[in-house]
Amino acid sequence: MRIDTTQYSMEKVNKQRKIIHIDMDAFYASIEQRDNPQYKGKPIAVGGSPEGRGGVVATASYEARKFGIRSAMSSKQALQLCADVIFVRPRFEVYKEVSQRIRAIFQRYTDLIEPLSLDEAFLDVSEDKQHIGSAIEIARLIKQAIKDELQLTASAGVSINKFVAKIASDMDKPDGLTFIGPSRIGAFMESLVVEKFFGVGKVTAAKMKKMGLFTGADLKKLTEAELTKHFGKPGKFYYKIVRGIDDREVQPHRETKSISAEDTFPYDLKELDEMYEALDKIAAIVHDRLFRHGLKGRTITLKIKYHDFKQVTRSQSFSSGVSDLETITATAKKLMEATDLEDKKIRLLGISLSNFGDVMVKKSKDVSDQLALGL
Ligand code: DCP
Ligand code: MG
Repeated sequence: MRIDTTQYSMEKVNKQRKIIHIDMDAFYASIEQRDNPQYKGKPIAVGGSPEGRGGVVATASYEARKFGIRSAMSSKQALQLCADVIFVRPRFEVYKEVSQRIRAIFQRYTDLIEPLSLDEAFLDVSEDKQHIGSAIEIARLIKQAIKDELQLTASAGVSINKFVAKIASDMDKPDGLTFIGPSRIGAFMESLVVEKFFGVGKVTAAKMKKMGLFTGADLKKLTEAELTKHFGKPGKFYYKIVRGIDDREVQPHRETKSISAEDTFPYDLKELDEMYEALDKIAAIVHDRLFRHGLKGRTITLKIKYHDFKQVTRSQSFSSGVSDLETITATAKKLMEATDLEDKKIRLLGISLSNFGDVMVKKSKDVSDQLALGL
């Protein structure tokens, strides 16, 4: 007997995935409001300093957001927007524990979980453990369990791939559940502004706008060859994503090996003070990302790309993990000074932290280190 395998493999190829993206609402702030009833209904900012000097807001409660207070904003600015804002010290141990409990809830339905930070993850529920079948129903059950067991709310996006699911989870925050099915993806992508597309950063978005490309519909008019001509290799990816095609798999065992940020400048930097200023900004972003992941790295790496696209990297390692902004900034500057900067025009600067081991921010001492630096 001959078994026809063609049909089976075609089926496998065509099989649509069911992807959920879950993102907790005002994560650190909601936990603080849950555990401290006096903060309920109040504008709070986690991570800012009460004196309003130097500190940076990690996140703000929805009440504080009404005043315009946002993540990564200085405490000073937060105070200017709302004089009554309450600054709360972060408690990373608690956030991590909540994160683990959320993950345990996800595991009831699937093992294909890719955490993106403490409060955010992709789940592939194409074949769920409980044979529920409906990804929308699974998202609803997960949200309910988070509410019942942790007294917190999450927003979920459901679709057939990671990109659309992630955009969807952000559409109806807080406590949202948004499903974007295959028939809606096309129109949805066309209406999306270019900066929302995965992989489109500040510089690329500016370039696109200069070319009169503002939305997915505009991008869709370009051929794959045109996109790669203007935007290089990522053009291929843009071509697909604007058509709602995203084949990236949910990667359950992807370990965070490094955390980085970089900036390509609108014009090449020649002056040292411009470079210092750029490093200050990049260091703050890396620091934010470490904060979100609760990680400390033992190695700091500086990346420099010159105007001629030549690239160098310089690293320094420490005997124990670092995550404070001061060390990151100072080390990056020192590494930059040690390169030959004479007559150099710099196109890109980047900072990364790696070599994490398992030095998570665990002890209260670590938290007070952060606080001492105004966080
Ligand atoms: N975070 C941080 N620094 C930032 C952004 C975020 O330390 N610049 C931390 C605090 C947040 C958590 O990471 O609570 C999750 O980040 P999100 O971007 O998901 O923000 P929230 O969960 O606070 O709010 P939202 O309801 O918009 O998801
Ligand atoms: Mg969140």
